[in-house]
Amino acid sequence: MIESATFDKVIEVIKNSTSALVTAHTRPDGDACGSVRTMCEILRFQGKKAHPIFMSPLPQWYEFMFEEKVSILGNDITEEQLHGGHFDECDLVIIVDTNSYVQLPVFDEWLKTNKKTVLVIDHHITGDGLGDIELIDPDAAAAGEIVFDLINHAGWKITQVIAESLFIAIATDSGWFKFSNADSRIFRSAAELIDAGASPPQIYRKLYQNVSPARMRLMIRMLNNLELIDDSKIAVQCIMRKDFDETGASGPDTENLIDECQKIGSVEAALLFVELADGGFRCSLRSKGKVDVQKIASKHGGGGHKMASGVNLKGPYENAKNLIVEAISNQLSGKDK
Ligand SMILES: [Mn+2]
Repeated sequence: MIESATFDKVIEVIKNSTSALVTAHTRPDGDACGSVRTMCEILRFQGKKAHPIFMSPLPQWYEFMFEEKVSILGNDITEEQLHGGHFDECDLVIIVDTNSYVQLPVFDEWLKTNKKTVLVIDHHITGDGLGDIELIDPDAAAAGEIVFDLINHAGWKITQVIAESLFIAIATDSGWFKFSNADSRIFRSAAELIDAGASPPQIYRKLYQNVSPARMRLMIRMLNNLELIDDSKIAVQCIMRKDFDETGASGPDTENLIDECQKIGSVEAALLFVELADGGFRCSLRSKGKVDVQKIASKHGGGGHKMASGVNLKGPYENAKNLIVEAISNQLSGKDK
């Protein structure tokens, strides 16, 4: 529970600001996007400037949430550009859904060197204490829940955009109300947001029933190539250049495709090899917990974390595949602990 006085302080800080930079953790999810969008809406509604900025691109299905093209650090703006222009003019930095430097690559350096007021809104237990003022509630199912509490505390208007953005934040962070964090509080919030204009079927359609025929054809190809190895514990998939050419799909269409084969019960680790223009392969690795894929990726110059990593490998395909499959096999059999 966040104390009423803390909410009051945050409301005061927002009231006294004129221009804010609003951001969230790298590889933004629905909670990050929904909470950033909502904070921008709150600020703009009060006549203030709000600049959303992300550390890495939004998944395509969240792009509709922003009317403007949002700035991606490293893509649209460099670290040097952060130190000038409208980003540097802001007097408030709002960080949502994280409180950790490692989740804010490149941005963390800028954050450390300036003296702007920083407001953190987060629901994770661990954090680096980035904020001068922080709204932290580990019992909240999503950062969006805390933003919603703030709005209710302040008595701010819940616009259509806010209702939809916060619904996306809480729905996605709770796996559409089926994870263990889907408590009665989140259902109450959902009900209030629906009353304020959020439409679950419309949101669901925009998020999950909106892929292009090309992406679907690419997924069919990928699933057709599925190989199950080691008693179906390792799932191996590949997408070649010709698959892109013949389906009309492009690089971003591979987003999240690796998750499909993890629906197979026996699968402990999943691999997706995507052929690159130079004949090499981008290999994405996923684990359900028994395999440390980060260890394998980092050995070949890649990175990530224990459950999700990526690495670039040289071709030909059979060599790249055998290298990674053997490493996973060794972990599963206990040869490599
Ligand atoms: Mn979250």
